[in-house]
Amino acid sequence: MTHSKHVETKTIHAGKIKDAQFGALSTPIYQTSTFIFDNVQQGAARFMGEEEGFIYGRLGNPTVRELERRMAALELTEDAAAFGSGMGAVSATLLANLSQGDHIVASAALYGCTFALLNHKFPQFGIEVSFVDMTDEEAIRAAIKPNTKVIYFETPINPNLVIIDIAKITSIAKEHQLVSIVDNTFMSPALQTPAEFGIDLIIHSATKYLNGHGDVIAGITCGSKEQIENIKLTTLKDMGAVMSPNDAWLIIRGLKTLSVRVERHCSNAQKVAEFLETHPRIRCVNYPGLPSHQGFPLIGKQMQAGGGIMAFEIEGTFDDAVAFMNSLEMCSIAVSLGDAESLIQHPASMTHSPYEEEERASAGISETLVRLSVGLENIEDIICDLTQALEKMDKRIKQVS
Ligand code: 3LM
Repeated sequence: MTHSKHVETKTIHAGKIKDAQFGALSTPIYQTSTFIFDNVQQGAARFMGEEEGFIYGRLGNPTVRELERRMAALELTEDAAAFGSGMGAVSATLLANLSQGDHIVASAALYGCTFALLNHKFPQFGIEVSFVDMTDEEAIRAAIKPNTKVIYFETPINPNLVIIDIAKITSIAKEHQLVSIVDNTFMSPALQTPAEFGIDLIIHSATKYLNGHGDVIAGITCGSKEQIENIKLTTLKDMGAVMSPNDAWLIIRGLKTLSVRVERHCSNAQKVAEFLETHPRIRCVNYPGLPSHQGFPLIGKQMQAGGGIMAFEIEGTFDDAVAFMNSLEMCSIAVSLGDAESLIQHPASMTHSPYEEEERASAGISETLVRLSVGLENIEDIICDLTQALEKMDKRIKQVS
């Protein structure tokens, strides 16, 4: 049973380290900064990698290790590394694979801080980045240079929900010997396992669906034993964005309900998207579960369902979009996603504010685009809240005109 291929079983059992001392069902929290060696020789052997065992919290912790094993099992990779935030995972994973003079091909639309890191910080260290539309194979091929080392993208993309064909990207990456890296935060391994399509490294903001309860900031990278060892021994160890044992414990607990939560997120989001798609005050809805969506044909192939997040454009002005969001009574105006609560935010002024106006336009992020992370509330209550806020916005538009 521990080798079940079913994700519902794996989220609960796979990767668990049995508590040999007391048989605790729940994973013990090893709240310790350091580990005592039996003698000097043992300490030296551990530092040399000649003996298994823990040394110091920044180099590894048993509670964090269990989470890493669980995530590797879920993402179908050999190993995983845990970080203190999603951005800790993004930066450490990229830097472990790059040196001065290298070049990255990255998606033009990305989470705002990832874009800021690539567009603003990396060039200061001599790492060049080309931003391309990852749905355009020719554009990707044209962007690859002799010094390209990495290809980086998200699918679905934050915030416009465009779907990238993972298998197409990995085949280009293999042709050119590039390290392929995908951010799988929006889907989680309950819906999408990119390793099946040949991706080298899979990143998560564990802050989101993996934990699922809005009380942790954390990140994870999954990949081959060799890749993870390289990250752990370089950018994780020496830059130090490690996960705390308490946070690892919360995520392990959150993971156990990942499948059931994601199932409800998806069914609620599907109904919300269908409701919004026919609403006269909504210009368009980007939700992968709608047959009108660009990524819909990949459902059932690359991903199991449309997920819990959508972005939609208000049929109106920026002020109308603001009026709509401010009128919501149950949905919270907050960044982040994948929590029990429905969260709504305005990418242009919030998550994607690191983009300049022109960059936002080419990434498909308009002033009237709103992103909704559909929560686990009763679907009637979510739709009721959206309906009353859209009605208030409609009244306002009629008064102004
Ligand atoms: C957000 N996103 O609201 P942390 N990768 C993806 C993400 O969406 C995020 C990260 C990495 C949001 C956070 S904006 C200030 C709030 C696809 C985070 C980074 O470092 O754990 O926040 O993950 O879209």
